[in-house]
Amino acid sequence: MIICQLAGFLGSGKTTLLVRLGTELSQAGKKVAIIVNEVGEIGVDGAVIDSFGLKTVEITEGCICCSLSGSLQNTLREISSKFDPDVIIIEPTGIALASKINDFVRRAMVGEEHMYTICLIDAYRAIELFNEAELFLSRQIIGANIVAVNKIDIVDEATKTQVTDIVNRVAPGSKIAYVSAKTGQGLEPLVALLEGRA
Ligand SMILES: Nc1nc2c(ncn2[C@@H]2O[C@H](COP(=O)(O)OP(=O)(O)O)[C@@H](O)[C@H]2O)c(=O)[nH]1
Ligand SMILES: [Mg+2]
Repeated sequence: MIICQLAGFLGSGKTTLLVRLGTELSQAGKKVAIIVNEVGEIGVDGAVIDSFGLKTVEITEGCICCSLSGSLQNTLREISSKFDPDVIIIEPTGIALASKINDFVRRAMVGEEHMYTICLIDAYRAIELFNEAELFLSRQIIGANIVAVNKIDIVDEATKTQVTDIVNRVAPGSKIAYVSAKTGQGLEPLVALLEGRA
């Protein structure tokens, strides 16, 4: 079993990507479970996701990296024992610390072979967000297995280069994928990771 968290700011495209990846993996014959933690608002229609044959659990009353860490662990245990998925994808809130989530997952001891972090960056807003929350974003990037620069369908090459420079400055040698969760462009490296081919 592979567990993956999609880290990234609110609006970076986590839910959109989650549905895409979940659907692709499921079509490739993988059993996929999804844990979504949205505080306050639910960005995903559970019924829509369920229609793709994915198992979905939503945790909506708090943040899984803080007050709800126990709830995350119980959910992981329950999903792995009852559903026995090949892949579990976790969408934390945009303010969760990726490293904390990783620790909680490990401590839940559900026997994953790999725990991956995909850090999603909204290419359209990246430069602005970096000016506002550099430390937080830097931490997310440093802890990621792949940095996915999202929304490439709406930015030009110059912006892509600027975002790439930021990522390389923060964490030299990062693996970067340029994707559009909306159009499905560039997702192969992420699918490969979650299928255990990378
Ligand atoms: N143009 C474009 N819009 C996107 C893309 N991915 C997500 N969005 C839009 O960005 C907004 C936030 O997406 P969402 O998946 O809810 O982000 P989350 O808050 O990180 O879960 C929505 O309006 C999406 O339709 C993308 O690749 N390209
Ligand atoms: Mg979301």
